[in-house]
Amino acid sequence: MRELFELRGADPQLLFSPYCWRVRLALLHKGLEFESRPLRFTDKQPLACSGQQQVPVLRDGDSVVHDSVAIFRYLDRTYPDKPLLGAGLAESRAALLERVIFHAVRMPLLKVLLPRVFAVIDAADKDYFRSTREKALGATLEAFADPEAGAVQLKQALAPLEAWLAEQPYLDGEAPAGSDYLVGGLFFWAWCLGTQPWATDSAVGVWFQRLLNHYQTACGPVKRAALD
Ligand SMILES: N[C@@H](CCC(=O)N[C@@H](CS)C(=O)NCC(=O)O)C(=O)O
Repeated sequence: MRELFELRGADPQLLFSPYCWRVRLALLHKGLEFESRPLRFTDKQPLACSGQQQVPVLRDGDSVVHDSVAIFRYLDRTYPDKPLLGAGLAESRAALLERVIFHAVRMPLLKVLLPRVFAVIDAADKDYFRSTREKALGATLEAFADPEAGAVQLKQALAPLEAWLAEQPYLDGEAPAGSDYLVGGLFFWAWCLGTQPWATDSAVGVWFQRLLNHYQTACGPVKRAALD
């Protein structure tokens, strides 16, 4: 039995965590089926088996793995067909890409998405989310959120990807693989929250639509918040 513990909104079908999306895309890549276990932020008990408190957590038989990049590595070692990251230097380069993307793209997106996350989470999560995020950000949610500035910063951060994707359909070449899922998870985050703060006719916008079509063709429609 394979289970993916992932994040849900007030609507149990609204799955919006960027890191959980990475793992969904990776499991599709490997052709591995799983049972989804959607959790609220404050549903911590089911995560106890992983020894920490964040999703995604993958339970695969006797193995329990947390952290999206660690799950990619686990999947490549356990199911070597169709590599996500590859081995050796390829693996460390993917980890580098993840770090760069995390810092360059996540923060601008957070400025855009924070009010949307707060709007879709369950009432039981609101106080927890506000207090943990305000502590981490050093500002109130309202003071940190700035969708217009976030969209401008995002465009700048995406410039290298825009040039790269003008030359090939996916970040990893002719077909999607680990890099596409590491970056794409952040785009699914925005899309599920009902927005696309990038130019849909840009190379990046076309790439994301390709990745979304790839996922939806295999797995069916992705639940999206209707916030606008
Ligand atoms: N580095 C981790 C980050 C995971 C993470 O930040 N997960 C968030 C959801 S998007 C979480 O579970 N937060 C729980 C909490 O804030 O209590 C990964 O790549 O999986």
